[in-house]
Amino acid sequence: MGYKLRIYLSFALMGIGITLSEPEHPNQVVLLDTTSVLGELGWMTYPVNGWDAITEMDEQNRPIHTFQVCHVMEPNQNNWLRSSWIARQAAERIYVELRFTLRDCNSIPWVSGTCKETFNLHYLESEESHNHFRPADYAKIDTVAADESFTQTDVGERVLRLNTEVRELGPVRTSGFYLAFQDVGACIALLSVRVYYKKCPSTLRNLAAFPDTVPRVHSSALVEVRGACVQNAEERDTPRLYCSADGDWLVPLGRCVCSVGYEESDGLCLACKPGFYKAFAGNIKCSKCPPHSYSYTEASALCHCEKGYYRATKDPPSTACTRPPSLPRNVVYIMNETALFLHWAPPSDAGGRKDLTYNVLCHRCGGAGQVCQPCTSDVRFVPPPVGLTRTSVAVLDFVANANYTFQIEAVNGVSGMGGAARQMANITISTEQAGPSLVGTVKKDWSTQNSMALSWQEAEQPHAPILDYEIKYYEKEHEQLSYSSTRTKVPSAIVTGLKSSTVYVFHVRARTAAGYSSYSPKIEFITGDDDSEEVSDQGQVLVIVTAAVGGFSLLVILTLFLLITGRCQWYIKSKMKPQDKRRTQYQNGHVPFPGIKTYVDPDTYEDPSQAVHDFAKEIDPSRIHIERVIGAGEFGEVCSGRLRTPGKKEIPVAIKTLKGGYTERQRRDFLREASIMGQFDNPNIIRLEGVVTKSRPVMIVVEYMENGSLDSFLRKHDGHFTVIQLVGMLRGIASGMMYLSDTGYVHRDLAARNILVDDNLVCKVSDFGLSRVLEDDPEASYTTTGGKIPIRWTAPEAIQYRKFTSASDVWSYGIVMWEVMSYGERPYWEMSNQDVILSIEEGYRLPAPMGCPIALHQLMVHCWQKERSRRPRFHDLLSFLDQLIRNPSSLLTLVEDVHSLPESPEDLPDYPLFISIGDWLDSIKMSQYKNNFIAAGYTTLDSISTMNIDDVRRIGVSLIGHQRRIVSSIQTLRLQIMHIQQNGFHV
Ligand code: ACK
Repeated sequence: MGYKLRIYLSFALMGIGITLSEPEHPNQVVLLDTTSVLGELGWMTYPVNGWDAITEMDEQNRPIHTFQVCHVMEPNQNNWLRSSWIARQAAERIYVELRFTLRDCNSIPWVSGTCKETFNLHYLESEESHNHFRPADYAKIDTVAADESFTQTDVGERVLRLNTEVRELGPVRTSGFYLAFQDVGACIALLSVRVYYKKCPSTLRNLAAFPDTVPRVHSSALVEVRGACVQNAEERDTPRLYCSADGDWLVPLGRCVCSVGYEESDGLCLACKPGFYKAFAGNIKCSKCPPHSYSYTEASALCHCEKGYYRATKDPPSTACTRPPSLPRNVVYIMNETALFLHWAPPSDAGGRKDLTYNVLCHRCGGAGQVCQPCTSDVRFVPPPVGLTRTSVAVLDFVANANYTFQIEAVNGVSGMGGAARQMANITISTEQAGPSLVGTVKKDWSTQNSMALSWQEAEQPHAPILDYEIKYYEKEHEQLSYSSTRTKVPSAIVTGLKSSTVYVFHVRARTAAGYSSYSPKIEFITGDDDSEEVSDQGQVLVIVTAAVGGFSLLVILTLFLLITGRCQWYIKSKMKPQDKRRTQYQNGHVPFPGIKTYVDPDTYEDPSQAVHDFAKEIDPSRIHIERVIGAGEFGEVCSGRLRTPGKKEIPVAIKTLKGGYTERQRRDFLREASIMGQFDNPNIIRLEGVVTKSRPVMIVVEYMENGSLDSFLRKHDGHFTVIQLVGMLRGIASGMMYLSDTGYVHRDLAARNILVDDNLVCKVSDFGLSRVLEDDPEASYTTTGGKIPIRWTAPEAIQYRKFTSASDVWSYGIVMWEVMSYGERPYWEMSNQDVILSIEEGYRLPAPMGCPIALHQLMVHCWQKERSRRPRFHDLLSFLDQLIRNPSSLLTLVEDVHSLPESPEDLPDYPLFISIGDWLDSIKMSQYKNNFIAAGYTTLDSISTMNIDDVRRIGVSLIGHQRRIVSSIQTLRLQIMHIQQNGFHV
C-alpha cells in the first residue's frame, strides 16, 4: 500500500509540473532551502519506516528531495522527520515555508477512521548538531493543514494541489536549531522546506548608502539606520531610514547632495565632464561652460576665462566672461557763454556687459610749454564726471583763454582687470571765446537770516564797458543739484530768499559786448552770521534761537521786532503832554512799544507827591471798609476790606497802610509804589484802586487777590495742580512782565513771593518800588557793590555790576518758573548765597524740578544764559508758553524720562558733593529723615543715587513736599556722580 501511494504521489508531483526553485527574495536571508541542496539532506526519520525520503532528478539533473508518509490505514501513527541542524546566523525571528501536498481522506478508498489530514511542525533550539532525537525535547510550532487537497476539475478528474504554508518561530537565541515534522496518520508529500529570516537589504537612497539591517524581534519597533553619503556627495541633513519588521525600508529622512564638480546619476555622484562645471553642491546638473570660458579637466567647479576676458568680483560663475569696453566714439562739444557740453557715442564694443559708465578727466593746458595740469575743483561738472551713465556732461566755471583736454573713458565691471592700460578718447578745447575774468574777490557786506549783501571790485581796465554782472549762487550742501542767479548793473547786490544759517557759494562774472568774462573765484558765506547791531543797521532783526538739551531740540523763539524810526519818534514827541515828555526824558534809552505808555520813574519828579497825584486817584477814606489784617509789610499792616464807589458795585480790596510815626522819606518811599503801579493797566499787573494821602493813615488800595502770594499758595497746595494749570500761571506772569518790559519798567525783584494769585488762579505781578523794594525784601542781601539784591533770583550781571534790565528780569522769571514747577521750593535750597553765586559762575544751573516737562526746564535754562542778549524776551516766553498750552503733548516728556547726561557742563547743575547721607540731608534741611535712611540701609551717596519717589515714600517720608525735595536733590546728585565718573571732579 505504501509503495502504491509513493508512485501515485510521485506521479502527481510530476503531473502538476511544480518548479520548486523560487525567485530570489531580496529582503530574505535563506538559512536552508531543500530545493537547492545538491547532495544528501541528512534528515532523520523515527521510526525508520515512518517518513520515506525520496530523491528524484529534474530535467536539469538536479535532485528533488521529497519526504512522504501515508500510513492512513493503520492506527496510532507517530512518525517523525527531523531536519539537519540549521545555523541561525543573524536571525532572531525565523520563517519556515513548507510546500506539500496532502490527500484528503475521502479521496482514498477503503480508508478507515484512522486517516488524518494534518501534521505537526516542531523545533528545538540547539547550540550544535547532535545525533540523538527525543521528541519530547521539541516545542510545537503549529498544526499544519492543507488549504487545498484535491479539487474537482471541469472534466471530473481529481488533481493534486500544492500547498504552501509559512510559520514563524523564535526568537531563537542559540546558534542553531532543528525542525521536526510529526505525522499522525496523514498522506503527505513534503516537497520543499525553506527556512529564512528577514532583513532590510542594503540600499542607496538620496545619495546615501544604508547597510543590511536585521529588524527587531518585536515587529512594531523600527530600527533607525543612518546612511553614509556616497562618494563625492555631502550631507545636507543627516540621511536616515527606518527598517520595519518585514524587511522594508520606511520613512526616508535627510539627504546627501553631489559636491561641487559632481552631478547625480543613478544614485551616484559622477564628475562633470571637461567643458562642463558645477559651482555649487546640490542636486543640479553640470552646466556647459558659459561663453568665453573653458574647463579642461573633469569635476570642474568653475570654467576659466579665455585670455583677455574676465569676470568681475560680483559676477556669478554662470555669467559669460567679458572684457573692458572699447573707446567712446565721436566725442564732440558745444560751448555757449556759460557752459561747455561734451557729447560722445557709446563704444562699439561694450565688452559683453551692461554696467557701462563713463569717466571724464579734465586737464587744463596753458602757457608756452603747454604743460597740462589736472583741473582744479573750480571747474564743475554737471552731473559729476565719475560714473556717468549718460553720454554727455556739462562743464561749468572753466577759465577763459585756456586749453582744456578732456579724456573720456568708458568703463565696465571688468575695466582695469588683467593690468591692461586705460583707453581714453581725448578732446582738446580752447575757451578763448569766453572773456577774461573782470571781477575781483567778492565780499559780504552784511547778511540777515534770509538775505545777503555782496560787493566786488571790477577789473581796473576792462576791454569794453561792463554791461552787467551775473551772480551765481547755490547752497553748498546741494552743490551740483541746482543753482540760482541774479543780475545787477552795479558791482554789488543784495541776494534775497536765502535759507537761514546756510552756507552758500557765490561767484560773479561780468558781461561786456564781447560776451561773458570768466567767473570770479568761488566764495562761501553763511546766512545770518552777523551780530545784531550790524544787522539792525539794516532796519530789521530776525532772531531765532534754538535750544537743544539732552538730545531734545526745541524751537524756542521767533520774534520780529520793528524798531521805531526817528521819524516816528519825532511824531510821538510832537504830540506829547508834559508827563509824556518826562517819559521820553527819563526812559533811559527804552523804546516804547506801540500803544503802550512808557513808564515814568517817580524819582525823576522834583516833588514826589506830584507823581502820586499824576498816577494815583485819591480815595475818600469813608469809601474804604477795613475788615481784617492779612499780613505785615515793611511800612505797616496789610489789611483786606471793601471799597465802595458811587454808582458801582462794592469790590474787595487789599489795603496797605503806613504806620504812624513815619518820616517824610518813609512816606515818599511808601507812596512811590502807588506812583508806579498807577501807571500800569494790565490784567496781570496788580491794579491800583487809589491812595489815601490826605488823611491818616496813609493807605494804598489795590485789588484783592484771594489766594495771596504765589509762593505760599503753591506750598500750601503742593502737587495739587496739573502741568497745564501751572503753565497757565506762568503764562500770566510772563504776560504781565511783557507788559512791564514794553513800558520800559524793570522790576528787579521778580519772585514768586511778589506774585499774587486770585481765586481763578490768575497771577499778577506786584511789589513795585524800584531799588527801594529791595530794601523791603527779606531775600535781598547786600552785595560787594553796595546794593541789596535777592541773590537767588538775580542775574549775574545785576549782582556784579547792577546791570538791571528786562533781560535780568527774564533771569528772575526763569527762577519763578522753577519755583512754580517745584511748588514753592526754595531756589538752590539751603545753599549759601555765596555758593549760589559761585556755582552760577561755574556754569551750573538749577536742575528740573520733579515732574517738570523737559520743555519747561529747557526754557528756564534758556532764561539763565550768562550772555544776557541770548536770553529770550518776555514776548518770546509768552509765545512759547502759548504754544505749549496749545500743544499739551509737548509737555508729556518729563525730565525723569530722560536719563542721558546733559550735553555740556553748562547744562549740568552742580552742588557741593556732600560726603555723608547726614551732611546731604542737612544741606537740604531734611535732617529729620536721617534715621529713616539709615534704618532702610542707605548709608552711602552711591546707594541713594538710584532711589525714586516710591523708595523715598517707603522709607517713611510721607509729606509730598519733602519727598519732592529729596528726590529732586537725589537727581542732582546722580548727575553729579555720573559726571564725575565720566569727566572727573569738575568744581
Ligand atoms: O501770602 P499772603 O497771604 O499774601 O500774605 C501777604 C501779605 O499780604 C503781606 O504782603 C498779602 N497781600 C498783599 N497784597 C495782597 C492783595 N492785593 N490781595 C490779597 N493779599 C495780599 C500777601
